[in-house]
Amino acid sequence: MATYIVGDLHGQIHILEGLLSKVSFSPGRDHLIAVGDVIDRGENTGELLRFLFAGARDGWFSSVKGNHEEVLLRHLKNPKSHLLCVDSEFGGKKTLEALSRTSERKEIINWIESWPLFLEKSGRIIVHGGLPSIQGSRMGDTELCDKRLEPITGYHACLWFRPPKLCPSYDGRTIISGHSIVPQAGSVQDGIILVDTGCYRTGKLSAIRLEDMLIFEYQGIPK
Ligand SMILES: [Mn+2]
Repeated sequence: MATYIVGDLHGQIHILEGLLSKVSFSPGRDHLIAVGDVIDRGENTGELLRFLFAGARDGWFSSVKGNHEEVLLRHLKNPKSHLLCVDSEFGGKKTLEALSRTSERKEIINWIESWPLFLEKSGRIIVHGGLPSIQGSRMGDTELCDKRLEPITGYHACLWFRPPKLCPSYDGRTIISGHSIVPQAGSVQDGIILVDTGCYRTGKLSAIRLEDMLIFEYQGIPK
């Protein structure tokens, strides 16, 4: 049994399939965890969501929320607000269109809503952006994820943090995050590993295997 933590997917189902095939991923044996930002930007978000929704039902897939999922959910609740969702660079229009075409629209939206802000797995913490901290006292703390909101947008800060705001967990556990594109997945500072190699524009998707912390890469062509 192996657990793979995969970087931001942004609709790139064919690149994910390439990676899963490369690591001989077995749905009956292995588990896949996404660091969020599964949706938007790519051409195949709908197909990817249906594939992963089936994977969640079959027990081999889970994900934490990314900032793109948060914006989508807020926009769906109030389509006149959170217009960042339909911004051309943010890329949410494709997700909205894909959702409108799928018969499982409601089930998939409810499922995305259920994704947690962070996951704790094998002594590591998986969060899309980074763990919040209290200035001058407590460093990164999962308990603050739900409480720390961006002052203007009201979005969860832990889904938007980027370096240099990233800090290690106060309890010494390693954090695995996406959101900030790095040329090579791996440790950026003590206790922080970044896995997003920007596959929606670079074609390179990376994953880390929790059991031995080995990094795997697959190079595809983004669509
Ligand atoms: Mn992101």
